[in-house]
Amino acid sequence: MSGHQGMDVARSEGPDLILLDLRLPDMDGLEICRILKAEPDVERIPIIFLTADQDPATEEKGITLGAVDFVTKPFSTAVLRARVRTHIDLRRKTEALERLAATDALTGVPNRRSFETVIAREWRRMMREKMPLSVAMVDIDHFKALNDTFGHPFGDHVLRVVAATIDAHLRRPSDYVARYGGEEFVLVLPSTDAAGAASVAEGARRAIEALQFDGMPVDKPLQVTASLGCGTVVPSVEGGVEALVGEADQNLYRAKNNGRNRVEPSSPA
Ligand code: GH3
Ligand code: MG
Repeated sequence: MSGHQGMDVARSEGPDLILLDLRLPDMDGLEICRILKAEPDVERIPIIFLTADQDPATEEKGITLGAVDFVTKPFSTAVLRARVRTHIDLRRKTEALERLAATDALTGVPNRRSFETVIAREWRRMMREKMPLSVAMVDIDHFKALNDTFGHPFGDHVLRVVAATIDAHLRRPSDYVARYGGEEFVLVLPSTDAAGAASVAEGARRAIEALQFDGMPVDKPLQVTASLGCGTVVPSVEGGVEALVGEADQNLYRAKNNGRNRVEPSSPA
């Protein structure tokens, strides 16, 4: 396989690991490594160099470029197999840890840290595409009273159900929900204008309002509601994520003041 063919396969197949010869008919292996490590879709695939070259400087260069290992020819198949297995295993564990670090332990939806990454990425993407980016802040109403009346474990249960309800309500693949803090969630809605965001938010509000919590020590059905505030902007270099989240926060505040269990849309700029 030539270097160019190999890179195409890496991009289209997304293999678990790449064995890369230092010398290929058309290209230098180090150059291929440098190119692949600069591409977000393939940079995480571990690369092991195979080489007849015993030069420590070459090895150093390869490792610096992001290769995980260097195997010198001639090599034993058993040793190569073992190293491949080790690096695939390491990669799986790293990915599992990364998933864990981005997930809120209580509700299972993405956490605040993940939100910061996603909103920064969508900001850049919408700036390139000159499309509106919307966010909606969701805050459960009178949650403190609910905790105080029915206990913290029940409060936790409500948080899990509300998170799953919002998540199930999202339709587009790029729509996203994260737990922003205590009883607050945030929606990220790329390529969505103010009217679209208000409609998604209204749907989420209704879905939360319609929830039924059974088996609780209450004499009447318990209703959980939430207030939502939206923010929308066509991202530019001047503006920032903080202002967008700030707008949603202010609108959430208005939703609380205007009676709760309601959506306050983003006002057109
Ligand atoms: P408002 O309608 O104005 O939003 O009133 P609220 O009571 O919902 O808001 P407030 O900010 O006064 O209280 C939020 C409560 O959420 C206080 C805190 O104890 C509770 N809380 C935060 N994180 C968790 C959690 O992980 N589990 C549980 N059970 N409660 C939490
Ligand atoms: Mg609240």
